[in-house]
Amino acid sequence: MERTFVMIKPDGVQRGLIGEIITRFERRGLKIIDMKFVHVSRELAEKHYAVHKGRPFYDGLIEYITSGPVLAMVLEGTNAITVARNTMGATNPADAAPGTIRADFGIEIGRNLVHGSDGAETAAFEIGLWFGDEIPGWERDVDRWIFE
Ligand code: DAT
Ligand code: MG
Repeated sequence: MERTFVMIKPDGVQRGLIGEIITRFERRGLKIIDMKFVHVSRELAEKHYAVHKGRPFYDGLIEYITSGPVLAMVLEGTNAITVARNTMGATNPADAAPGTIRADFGIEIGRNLVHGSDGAETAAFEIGLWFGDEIPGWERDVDRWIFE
């Protein structure tokens, strides 16, 4: 079963949207494997967003992600990476489809509420970076009603 790294960014936490956002992933059928509240250091932020170093928005992005606590989590499910990103919506909330998290709660790209890994390699890297290796899974009794 596929795993992905998802984070509720500081704006989502500050705006009291943690429950609302987690609910959307949960009711979709994604299983929460691990979760923690993190005061993001500059060092962690720079590792997480290393691929964006040098881009014009990079400094603002680091500033934003270190500006308050985030909720980091590992989610699991069939095609979890794609499903989580589809649940989040397009990077810019202005372009995100209605019904997605970014469209329903956001309006600007620099305050887009959530992060989700964009591929298998990124997911492995980000899960390792934020949670370390070997996170145990768990048996969810309803799995057979969600996964065929
Ligand atoms: P995503 O978060 O959808 O994976 P990304 O990896 O391309 O998007 O970029 C990481 C974050 O950087 C994104 O959530 C918001 C910010 N960002 C990306 N492109 C930007 C831009 N053109 N202007 C301002 N911020 C941007
Ligand atoms: Mg990305």
